[in-house]
Amino acid sequence: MSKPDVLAVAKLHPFYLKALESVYTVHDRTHVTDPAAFTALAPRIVGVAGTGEASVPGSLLAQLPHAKVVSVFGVGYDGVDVAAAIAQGIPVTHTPDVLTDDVADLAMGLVLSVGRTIPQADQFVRAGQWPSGPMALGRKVSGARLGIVGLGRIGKAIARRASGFGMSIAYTARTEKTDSGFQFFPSATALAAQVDFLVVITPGGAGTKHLINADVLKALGPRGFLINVARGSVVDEQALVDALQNGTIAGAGLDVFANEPQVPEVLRGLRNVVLTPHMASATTETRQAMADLAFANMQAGTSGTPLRTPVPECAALTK
Ligand code: NAP
Ligand code: 8YV
Repeated sequence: MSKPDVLAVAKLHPFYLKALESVYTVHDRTHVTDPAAFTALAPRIVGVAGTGEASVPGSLLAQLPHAKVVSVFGVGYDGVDVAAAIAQGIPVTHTPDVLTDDVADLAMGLVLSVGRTIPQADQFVRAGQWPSGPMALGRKVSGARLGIVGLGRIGKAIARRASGFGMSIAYTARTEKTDSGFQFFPSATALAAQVDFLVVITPGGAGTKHLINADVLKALGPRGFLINVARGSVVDEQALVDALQNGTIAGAGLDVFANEPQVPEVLRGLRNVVLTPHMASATTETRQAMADLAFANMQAGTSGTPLRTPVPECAALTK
């Protein structure tokens, strides 16, 4: 008997792909590579597999009359047109919680990297510069003031780790979390003005586009550092480059970019940045857990059993 067909809308992680291939025939981005073949295939597609960065527009979903689920390998799903999916009765799922620790770990790694100039120090030693003089002094992290933009699952995990470093913690979010014990600021600008390290960990999409703009960076100031582990779209990248070049802020640690995997040459050439390739959840353990959960959601969706982790907007759709 032939296996049911699913469409992969992005290059899938091997763990997720392998699990899917045990049950389904996976069509890798056929809608992009072979539109004619896709026209014939589309009515057979029962599920859509994506990543946190993948694009699933309503125009694609409209061509899939028998799709029963969109299963995203990632917690962020800003590339999915959720309203169109709901209108078509297709629930969207994601992989929250299982990656929270890793993303919080990398956020703290970037805080330490930019504050203590760890990558620059590594280069300094490798280049044989140590004998000819000491490096410039770094910025003390323990006891510094941390601002978190987005106090959700990952934001709270960052706060727990930062507490261990004796940092004072403040945050902004759409709503105040009175039980958090942390100081709330109603805007990113107000928060930035009061902290040394500003960590961004909101969802992407229209609601947060360029939330971190020139005004926020000015408020962060010449001794302040920006860390972005959210989405590239949340930061106005040109304003950030300007701020880094002009000394408006001290430096930045960036895991995500506006046009991934392209990173502007000007950003790559700056000394006061630490850059990582969207790898905050990229450990063997976590990628396996994400694959297991994304696969379980795909199986549940295509077999009509309860979904493990629908996105909040689709919770009612799956009752
Ligand atoms: P979450 O639990 O839903 O938390 C999101 C937080 O962002 C919430 O506190 C929310 O505020 C806040 N927020 C939303 N819109 C906002 C706005 N306009 N202004 C200020 N705050 C806003 O999500 P999570 O699990 O922590 O994940 C957060 C995001 O991290 C994901 O959506 C994804 O984009 C990113 N991420 C990146 C990586 C990576 O590899 N770099 C990995 C995983 C996740 P309220 O609480 O008031 O609603
Ligand atoms: C992943 C992410 O790198 O969960 C997210 O939202 O951005 C990351 O965990 C991504 O989804 C896998 O491509």
